[in-house]
Amino acid sequence: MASGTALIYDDEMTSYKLLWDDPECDIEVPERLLSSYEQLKHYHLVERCIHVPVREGTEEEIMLVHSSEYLEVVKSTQTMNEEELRRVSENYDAVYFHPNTYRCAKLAVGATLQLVDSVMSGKVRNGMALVRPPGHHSQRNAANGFCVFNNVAIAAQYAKRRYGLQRILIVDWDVHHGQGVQYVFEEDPSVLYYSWHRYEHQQFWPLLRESDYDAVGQGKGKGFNLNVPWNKVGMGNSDYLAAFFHVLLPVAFEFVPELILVSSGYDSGIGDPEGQMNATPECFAHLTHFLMQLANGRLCAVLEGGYHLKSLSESVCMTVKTLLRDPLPQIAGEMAPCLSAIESIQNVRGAHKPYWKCLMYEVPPVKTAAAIVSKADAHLLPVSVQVEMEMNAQELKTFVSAFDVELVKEEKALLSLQNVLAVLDKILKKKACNGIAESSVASVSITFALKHCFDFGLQRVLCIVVGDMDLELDLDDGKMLLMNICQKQQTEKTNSKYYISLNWKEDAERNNFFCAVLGFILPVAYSYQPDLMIIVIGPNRSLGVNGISLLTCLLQGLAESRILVVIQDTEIKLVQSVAKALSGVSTPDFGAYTPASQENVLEIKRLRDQLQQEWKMLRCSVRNWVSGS
Ligand code: Q9C
Ligand code: ZN
Repeated sequence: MASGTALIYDDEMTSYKLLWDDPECDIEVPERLLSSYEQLKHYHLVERCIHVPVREGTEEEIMLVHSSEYLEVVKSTQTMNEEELRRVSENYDAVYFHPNTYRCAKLAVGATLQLVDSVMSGKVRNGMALVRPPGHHSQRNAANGFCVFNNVAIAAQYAKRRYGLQRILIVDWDVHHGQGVQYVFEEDPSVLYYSWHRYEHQQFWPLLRESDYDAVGQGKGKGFNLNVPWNKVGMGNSDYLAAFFHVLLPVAFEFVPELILVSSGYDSGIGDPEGQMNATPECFAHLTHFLMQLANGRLCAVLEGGYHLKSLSESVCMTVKTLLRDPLPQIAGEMAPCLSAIESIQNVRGAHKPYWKCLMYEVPPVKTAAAIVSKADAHLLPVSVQVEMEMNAQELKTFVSAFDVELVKEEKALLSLQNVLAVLDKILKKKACNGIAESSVASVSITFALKHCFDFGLQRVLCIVVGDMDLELDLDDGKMLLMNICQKQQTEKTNSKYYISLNWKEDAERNNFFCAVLGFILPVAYSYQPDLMIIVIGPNRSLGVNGISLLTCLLQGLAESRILVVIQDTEIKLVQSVAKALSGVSTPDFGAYTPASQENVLEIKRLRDQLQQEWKMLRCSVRNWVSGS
């Protein structure tokens, strides 16, 4: 493994400055570089680093990110007088030009690329480039926020080209959102961009909607843009560390970068007039240290902002000291993130759950959700079961108004629907794994529940109805498979392969349960591969409490255990037993085995023979299908 730390600096980059009065830009001064370098010398850090000379970035390199038209505009400022410079500057947001700006901007790009080359060639393990002007706000066709060429974005494109890198991580700890970097890599999954920034609900510069946590990237780049917006000032060491622990680091270790570029702005440090944050210089040592554990230690830190000269230079020293592998300093302050920080972190994690396994595979906070008619019975359920309050009235109205069905005008039906939808919604949004809902009009609720499932994008819903119930359902497209365990003979729907009626005699409970469930229901269910199961318990059921509970247990291997049990009519013993089965606290007691009646065994066999062509898991004897029955 390579060793050594590169330091890239040239005082020529202090040769431009603001020539007129502009309170927006007057903090971006040459002293930023001078004082940082002085402080590095003071701590004898310069002499411990490997000095790498700067060079100019070439036009070709600049055009890895910027348009030739924009390059020409910047080039043209070299020979302008003050009046002309002011006019060009006004075309951009928070930018000033000086006759030396172009030269320095080219040196800033070149310094950054020199650093990338030093690290990628193995000449050094890591390093820092102290540059002006900064880069992360600048865009294909625009200077922005003191930035002229996007040093870090150019470096990432360059590293991809020159070294064939497939995964680069850009960590932007500057207090401003590097929207320029975000724009360049929005659709690019090979560059993961992470930025935290003062946001204050879009009230802070650059005032962009796309700086919020829900900007996750676009197209193929979805999941590769991580924004942590700070909605309050005063964020400190523990908030920054929390964002690293709970957002950046888990994702970064899953991403496995080959190179890390740090948009190393220190306006996120204590005392900075722009950031108004509280992180001490030691914090940057710790942030640097964590990043050094990735990408084989290949880390390039490139200066962006930082306007409090003392805070800036101390933080730069902390970064370089850490790159040189000195022991880490203690980090000050009570280690507890503030509420607003936690909120932001939770939001980013939520937004990125679909894209990262480290965020996805978290157990849902609730395993079983329940909505029951009598809240007084809640204490009878296992403690791990979360009792749902109804969907709020407004939500429900909005939902129901999407249908024009007479039935929902009845109060009773509406309440039932409320229970079912509240739990179903939790399951669909993966806030709960499974659930129970009591409903006085199960058949109506199920119609709506299924509609909700299909709107949500489910492909196959397995619906097992226990009892006699009239369901008005469209079965033709295979998006649902209905199995009805009933006493009444159903005749009309039998022409669809997606409707199966199991006629079950009164004493089904013990004798015939296993024969039907193992020999028929499970094989069909496994053949169908549902992505959600709904078990509906209606009137005239021929299955007892234990049978229903065991059926619930046995089906949990399908659809990632996503099961909704809808129970018509309050019967707390049944609710209790099913809740236990769903939450896994106990398995139902089934008593001694008694064999099924011959009549029922033959009925199941008949059904199996009839349907095994469609539902192949029913096959258990060679005779009936090999010969092409
Ligand atoms: N009243 C960097 O830190 N401030 N750029 C605008 C509006 C612009 C910051 C204030 C801050 C630019 C690299
Ligand atoms: Zn900044």
